[in-house]
Amino acid sequence: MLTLLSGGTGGRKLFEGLMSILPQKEISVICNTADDIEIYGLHISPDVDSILYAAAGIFDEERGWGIKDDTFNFHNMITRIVPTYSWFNLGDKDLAIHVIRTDLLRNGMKLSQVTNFLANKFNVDCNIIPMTDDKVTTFIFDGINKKHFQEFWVLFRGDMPIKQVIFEGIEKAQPCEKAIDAILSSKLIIIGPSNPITSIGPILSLNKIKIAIQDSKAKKVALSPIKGNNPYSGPAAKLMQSLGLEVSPLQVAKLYQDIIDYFVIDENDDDSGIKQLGIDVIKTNIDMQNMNDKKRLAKIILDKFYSF
Ligand code: GDP
Ligand code: FO1
Repeated sequence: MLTLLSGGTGGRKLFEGLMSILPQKEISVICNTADDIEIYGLHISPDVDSILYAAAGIFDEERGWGIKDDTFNFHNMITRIVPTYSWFNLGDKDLAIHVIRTDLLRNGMKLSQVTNFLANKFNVDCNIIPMTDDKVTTFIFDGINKKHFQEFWVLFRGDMPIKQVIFEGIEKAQPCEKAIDAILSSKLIIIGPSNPITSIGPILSLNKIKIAIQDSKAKKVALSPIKGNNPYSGPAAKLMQSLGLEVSPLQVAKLYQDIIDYFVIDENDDDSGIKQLGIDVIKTNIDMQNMNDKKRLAKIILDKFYSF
C-alpha cells in the first residue's frame, strides 16, 4: 500500500502515473478539501472530484477540471436567469455528482462516506479519502476583505493582494480516521507535486496527519511542483511570494523538511541546499505533460521506493 497526499493538478497527474503501474487497490489518496465551496447550496469538492474522475477515467485533461465531454446546459440556463452565478462553471454531468453529494451530506453521511459511495458507483478501487469530514475553508485575506480561495482563483484570476492565507476551521478539524490508517499502513508516503501552500498546506496543518506521517515507518518522498523558479500552473508562485517565501524547490523542501526523507526535483535544479537540510535528492525530468511522462515519473519513484 502507498499513500499520496494531493490537490487536483500536480498530485492528480502523478496519481494517473501511479495508477498506470499499480493495481488501484494499492493506492490511497488523501485529498485536500479546503478548496471546497458551496455554490447555490451545492457542495463542490474540486480536489476530491479530480482524483475521483481520474480514477474513473472520466477526467477532463484538457480543461484541467470536471468531466470530459461534459455540456453546460444547466449553467447557461441558470446564468441567463441569475447572471451573477456565471463565474463558476458546473457541467451537467459534474452537477449530478454535486447534487448527490449534497443530498447525502444533508441526510447525515460524512464526506468520506459519500466519496466512498461515489467511488463504488464508478468501480473505483483506490481509496480516495478527504483529509477531513469537518469544514475547513481556505480564504485569501487582502488586508481588508477575505475571499474564498475559489473566488480568489476563478473570479479574480489570482489578481488580488495577498496578506494572509487562512485555513478557517483547521484548529477544530479532525482528520478522517481512514487517512491516519492509510498513512500508518503504507510502505510509501508520497507528497504529490501539488501546491505546497493551498493543497498540501491544509492537509499537513491537520496535526494528527503530520504526526502520523512522522510516526510511520514508510519511506517518505515529496515531488517538487516548482522547476527553476516557476510552478507549472496555478497560484503557487503568487502565494509563496506574498508570504515572503522564495519560489524554488529548496523552499518547498524547507516546508516539508520535518516529514520527508527524499525530494524529487528537476534534473537542472540545484540540489545542494536541499541536501544540507538532510534530505536525499532525486534529480529527474519532473514534467508530466502526457501519459508517458506521468508513467515515467511514477515508475522512477516506485522502482526506487516501492517493491511490489
Ligand atoms: P490544484 O488543486 O489544481 O491547485 O492542484 P495541485 O495543488 O495538485 O497542483 C498544483 C501544482 O501542480 C502547481 O503548483 C504546479 O506547479 C504543479 N504541477 C502541475 N503540472 C505539473 C507537472 O507536470 N509536473 C510537476 N512536477 N508539477 C506540476
Ligand atoms: N476552475 C476554473 O478556472 N473555472 C471554473 O469555472 C471552475 C469550475 C469548477 C467546477 C468544479 C470543479 O471540481 C472544479 C472547477 N474548477 C474551475 C477548478 C477549481 O477551481 C480549481 O482548479 C481547484 O479548486 C484548485 O485547486
